[in-house]
Amino acid sequence: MVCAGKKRRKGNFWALISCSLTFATAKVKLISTTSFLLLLWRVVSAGCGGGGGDDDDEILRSMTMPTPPAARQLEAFLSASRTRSFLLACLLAFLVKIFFFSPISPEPLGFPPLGSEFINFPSNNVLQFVSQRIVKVGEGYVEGPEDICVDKEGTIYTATRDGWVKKLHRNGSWENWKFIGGHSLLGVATSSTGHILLCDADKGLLRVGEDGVAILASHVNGSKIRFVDDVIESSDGTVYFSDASTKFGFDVWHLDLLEAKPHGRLLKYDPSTKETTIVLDNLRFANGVALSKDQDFLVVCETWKFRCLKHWLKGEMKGKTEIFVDKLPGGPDNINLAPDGSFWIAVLELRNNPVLELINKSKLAKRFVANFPKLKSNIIASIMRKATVMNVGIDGNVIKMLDDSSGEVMSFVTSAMEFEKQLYVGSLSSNFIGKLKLI
Ligand SMILES: [Ca+2]
Repeated sequence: MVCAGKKRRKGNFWALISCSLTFATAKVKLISTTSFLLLLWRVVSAGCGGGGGDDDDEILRSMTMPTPPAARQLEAFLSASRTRSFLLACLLAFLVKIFFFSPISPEPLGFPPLGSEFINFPSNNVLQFVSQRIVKVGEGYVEGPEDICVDKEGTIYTATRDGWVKKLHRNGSWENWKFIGGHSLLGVATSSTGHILLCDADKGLLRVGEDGVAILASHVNGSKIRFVDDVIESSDGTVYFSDASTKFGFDVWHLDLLEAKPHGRLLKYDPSTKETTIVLDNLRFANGVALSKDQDFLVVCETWKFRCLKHWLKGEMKGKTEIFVDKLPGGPDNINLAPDGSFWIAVLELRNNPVLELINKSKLAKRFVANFPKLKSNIIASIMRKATVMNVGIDGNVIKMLDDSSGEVMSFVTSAMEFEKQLYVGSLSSNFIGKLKLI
């Protein structure tokens, strides 16, 4: 009887495994985790003597004259068995969810060592009020201004989380200029046509003007562009823009960080043919895009690689790509050309984060985190605790770095744009634009 019970439990155990794999293979995502757990619990309980106690009574009755202590021991054993079975079911369900229902297929992402040149730039907190050089512009009026640009008249533009493209006029007044909708408006750039080029991560590359809003590019090679991030127009009208990830959209950008695979691309829109083509692919989160002053090369930031690439557009190196700057103190976001030909790069705080570095080394940890929204939000919060912008020369050498080491005034800074000796700093976590007097 005992052997038969063992065989039955063993058989049900493999049936349980088979059941789990069947669920996983079929991708039955409509079954909630809770109902799945209950299902497994019932299967295991039935197989191991649980499920209401009828089998327990039968086993007890089949025993010949059990002594009261032996019966108590058997009850204790069965109770412990049910507990173990339940825990086993939970573990299996958990593993199935982690490995087969995970939103990511990760690979380890080793952070490159910090470049020696950055060690010579200790924290200065210039972006804090203590410097008496930074002021908040448009506080409460601009929610999450990710990027900033300025036109020939000196009017400043930004796009905000409430779906507006907003203008800051020279007289200091703000204007809700054009309503686009959604919350995924990112990079902005001026166009020689008088329009503003706008990255709507979800909808695509847009052209915004007094004559309305037009979608310039939403597909490339027949597939949807999933995550339009930053844009720049060259003097011949060609528009270069980044597609941060072909797999994850703006709302789940952190999954691209956890997956750490090269889903990003640099794209090109030709206004004469209205065609969009791929310039570079296999980038680990293609982010900021900027042209050099002579427009002989462009720079595209590869956030998860802590580097920016230089792609040559003219000369002997035309069509070739090389590293512009790497081993950065964080992940580069947007990049903008400064009047003197150097570049301003906003840097996301990804280093000095032991938890993030530990997670990045383990596929299992990544899958685990990706399944728990609370853990994901903790990672995002950890990226928002500091602000860093850096000025890099045309040769890739660092000229200056400005920061807010504790996020007292600004954090999660995504762009820095210089205009008339002032640095305008945008952030996805601020409700203002930081304006810093450069000296
Ligand atoms: Ca960006």
